[in-house]
Amino acid sequence: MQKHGITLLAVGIFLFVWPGSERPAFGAGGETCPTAVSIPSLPFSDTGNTCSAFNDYDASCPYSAMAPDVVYSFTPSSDMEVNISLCGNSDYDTKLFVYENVCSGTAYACNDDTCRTPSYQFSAFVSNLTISLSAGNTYYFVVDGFSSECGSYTLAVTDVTDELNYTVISIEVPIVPITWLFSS
Ligand SMILES: [Ca+2]
Ligand SMILES: [Ca+2]
Repeated sequence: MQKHGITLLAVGIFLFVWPGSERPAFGAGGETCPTAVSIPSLPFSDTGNTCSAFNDYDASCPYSAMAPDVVYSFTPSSDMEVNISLCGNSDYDTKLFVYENVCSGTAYACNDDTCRTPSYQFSAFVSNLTISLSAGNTYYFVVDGFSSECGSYTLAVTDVTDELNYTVISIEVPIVPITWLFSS
């Protein structure tokens, strides 16, 4: 009887410890920078939910937070300007920041509040960044939240280099009456 008692106790400890020692599966985005979901090319889009992820990273812009986060990585082959947007249809108060090569220290860029979305009309608390990337560096895009907020996100990363480098020049052409051209 005592032997059975020890076995049941051992099983009980195993069931209690095991769930907390495993990282949960959440379907999109990587849990940390080493396991980041790689973005192969632009444009790129993905959807996911941060609520079952852990809080691995934070950047202050200006608020610090303890919200769970997921990570994507991108290594551009040429210098470029990119727009990283959660404005498509994220449904919570997001925060978005970028690390360059190492996921520690001060973030390369960070944004908390820029836009509303169809699923988050409360206020313009969803995040959007346009930044310069250098060829060969690896950038980590961290989808995070304000305070302890989490939820479903839509991520879109687009190359906007051409849009930013070309300015529209308008030229005013005077309208000359046809009759005047032929008069002598
Ligand atoms: Ca976080
Ligand atoms: Ca926000």
